[in-house]
Amino acid sequence: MTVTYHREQELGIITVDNPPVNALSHAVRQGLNDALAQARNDDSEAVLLFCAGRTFVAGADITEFGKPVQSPSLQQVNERLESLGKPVVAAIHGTALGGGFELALCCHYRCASPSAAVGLPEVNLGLLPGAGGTQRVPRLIGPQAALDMITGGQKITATDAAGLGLIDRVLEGELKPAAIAYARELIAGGAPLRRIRDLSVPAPGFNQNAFDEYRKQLGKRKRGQQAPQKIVDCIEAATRLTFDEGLAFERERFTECVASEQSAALRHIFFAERTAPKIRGLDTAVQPRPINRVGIIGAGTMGGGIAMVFANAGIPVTLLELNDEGLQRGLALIDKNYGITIGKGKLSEQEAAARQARISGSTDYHSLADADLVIEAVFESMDVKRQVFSKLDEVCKPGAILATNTSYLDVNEIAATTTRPEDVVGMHFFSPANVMRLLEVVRADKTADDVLATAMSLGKRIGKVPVLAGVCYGFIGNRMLRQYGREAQLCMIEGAAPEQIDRVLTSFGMAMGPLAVGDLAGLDIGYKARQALTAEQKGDPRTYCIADALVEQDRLGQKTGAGYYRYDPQTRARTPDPEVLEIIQAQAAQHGVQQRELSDGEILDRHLLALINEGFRILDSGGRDRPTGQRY
Ligand code: T1G
Repeated sequence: MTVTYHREQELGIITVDNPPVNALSHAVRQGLNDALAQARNDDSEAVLLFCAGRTFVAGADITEFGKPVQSPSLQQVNERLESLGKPVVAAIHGTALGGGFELALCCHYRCASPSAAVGLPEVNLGLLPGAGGTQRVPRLIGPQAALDMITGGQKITATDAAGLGLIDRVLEGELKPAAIAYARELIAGGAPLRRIRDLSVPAPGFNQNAFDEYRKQLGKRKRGQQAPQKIVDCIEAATRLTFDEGLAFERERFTECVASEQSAALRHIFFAERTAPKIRGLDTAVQPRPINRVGIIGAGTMGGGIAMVFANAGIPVTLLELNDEGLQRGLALIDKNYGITIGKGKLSEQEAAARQARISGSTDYHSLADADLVIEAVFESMDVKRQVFSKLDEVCKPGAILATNTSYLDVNEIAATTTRPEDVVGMHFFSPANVMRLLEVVRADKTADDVLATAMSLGKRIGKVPVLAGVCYGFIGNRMLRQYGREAQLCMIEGAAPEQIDRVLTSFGMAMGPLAVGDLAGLDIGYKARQALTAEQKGDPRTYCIADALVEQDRLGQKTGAGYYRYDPQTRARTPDPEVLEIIQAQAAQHGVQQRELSDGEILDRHLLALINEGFRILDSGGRDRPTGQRY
């Protein structure tokens, strides 16, 4: 039974039990409907809504979207809940999200454990709250706070939610008895049937201009996204329509979102990110190795970022550098990064200090003797990696996992340096490691299954999206990006200006265009890497001659104030540079390319298809067997 109803003296108790997150499937909605009918007809004086398992309802069942809605809809359940003739109290633990929080908003009172959180994250799925959230929340907290909460889609702690008035009581101790006591307190006090729908939106001074200004700012922050703008429309509607008109307005906009390509793509990504860490064909009995202490070798940008990732997840880290000067530089960079996060208000000084305290520095390999996992993030040279791994083989305890953060090098070759290749795996983070969510777990020929299982489960534990890759040049991300960058070069030499290419891709939704990214990273990085390659390895000269020409004119990108663009020395604002067009034209002439005008559509198709085609080549090569990154 996904929903049960029983009496405890004068109280009716509804319990939802639909693991893993009590999603509002049809069975749950039907069960709630039936339980409410029972509560309506019995002599209970109040009703409590609990959830079993690890969390209160975490939302509508996303797997049901795109299919015909089966009655009762969540709106119907919410209407029966809110119109019940006796108080209903939601008792929240875990995360009450989306439709789960909308369900709680239709209860007359809400209480929660201190560790609970609430939120309306639909915007992350290209949706908006479709069961009254955009109409009820502004009635409780006003339009500005509602706009921030719903277009941001972030979780709000129970304490903060209570401060806003979204929750009535935060209850210490075990939730169930405390919630029962709270319900009895309400009964004793003759608490009224408080229905949010009866409130009006407190909107002092938040007028049409305020909404228009919010739309403008949102358009910059969430460029091209439809759902955020529709959320603004719904909250604005709440300030001028009746509640039922507002519900209808919200329903219409919600239906448009569900049908949109953006939402279909985001819902696919939601499940893809949860499928990727599951290794197809791996015996489910394989247990990950315990990871309680981690060593990181290399205190540079990557090593420092990776150290922060583990410290942030509560795992003690030993950060090893060759010498004290390098170590101190690395620790100072970590300190600076935490300072930036504190400055943005995303972390308290206290929490930052606790995390930094988990990172200890060392210049002695023997300090890694008790590490359960060591990740090297040293210079991208096979000779250097070989030296590091043979040293690790010497000092690390049996069973320690030895991981390489290499971006391109052959993990099999690195593993062969050790007497324990079964303990060697690739764990490729993306810069900045403490921010980027992708983690490529590279399975070498001899990597043991439990090492893989450990890397995948640890990836989730540290807040990454682990994707399994095979050993090949560039694994997955960089290999696809290489083809994407190649297409930018070809479009340029054929006649498209850098600013046209970047505009097309950013209008599509990329955070930055490929050429602006090149300027950010530094054009000299690719230039140096190409110097180590033969002409055959470099491939078609049209795909790198412009970049080489820029570097040879000391135009390395942002760091020299000029690359594909010119950069303001103070603001680093970029502007198109006619000199670059001359360089491009000269290279086109030199390589016999007849320039022409390229349409935006051609540019977009060529870049996206380059990514898609390389993705399929990776699948064909056995690097993965599912677009989600699963490997054979
Ligand atoms: N529907 C279906 N399955 C879900 C689900 C959902 N809403 N949420 C999680 N799962 C599955 C997930 O695929 C995984 O499955 C398992 O549960 C554990 O998830 C009407 C329209 C709650 C914070 O957006 O944010 O309500 O891989 O690995 O890390 O207005 O799940 O085990 O087979 O993420 O502990 C709004 C989405 C929906 C919340 C838990 N709600 N979920 O994180 O576990 S739209 C959301 C989460 C909506 C209303 C609108 C997280 C979590 P499997 P997990 P976790």
